[in-house]
Amino acid sequence: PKDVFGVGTAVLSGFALSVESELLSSLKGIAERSPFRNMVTPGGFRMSVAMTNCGRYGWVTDRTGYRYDHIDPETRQPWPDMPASFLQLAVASAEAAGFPAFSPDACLINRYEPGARLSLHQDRNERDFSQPIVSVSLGLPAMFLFGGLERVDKTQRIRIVHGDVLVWGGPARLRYHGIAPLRHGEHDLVGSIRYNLTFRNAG
Ligand code: MD3
Ligand code: FE
Repeated sequence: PKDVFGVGTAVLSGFALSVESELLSSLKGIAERSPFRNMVTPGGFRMSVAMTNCGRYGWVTDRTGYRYDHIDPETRQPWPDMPASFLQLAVASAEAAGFPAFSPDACLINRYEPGARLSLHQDRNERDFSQPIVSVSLGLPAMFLFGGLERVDKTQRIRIVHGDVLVWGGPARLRYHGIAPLRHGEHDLVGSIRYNLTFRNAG
């Protein structure tokens, strides 16, 4: 894999393509049980990205802060199980990128409609920063912003497309990152949407 962003990062182009239909049908089942919702940040802003989760832990935000929770606050039920197709892809991706011991227990599913964005942030709600993060993109392409360890550091940008898998670990784990506002478009299989599956070890 090419580490176009430097040490600890890998872009696996098209790595998810062979399982795209399994991923999308599993995703549909998850969203039927724990629907997508636009959560509120501690600062009181409603996020433009809609989210749900599967796996033992789910990432949530509300006025009290960010956290991982075993329970979906909307349904008051545990999050749907992580489908085998999700788990297999995440573990194989991490291994291909040089992280043979990845055991994800959380999968955040982000849904972007045109205009939705994720401003520059760090992922620091997890306990074990030695475990990588695996991200799978489906649907419309996105411009990924990748900064440094400080918010003010210069950002690089790359376009990620349907089927791409990105792996972040080691010294890249705490780098700032975000997604530029999604451009309008139509994807043959997914429509006018981008999904991102983000696998983490949270517990
Ligand atoms: C780089 N999601 O949910 S995934 C997020 O496409 C998030 O929905 C974006 O950032 C999305 O927190 C990007 C790629 C990603 C995730 C975590 C990282 C890149 C990362 C942690 C460190 C460095
Ligand atoms: Fe993030």
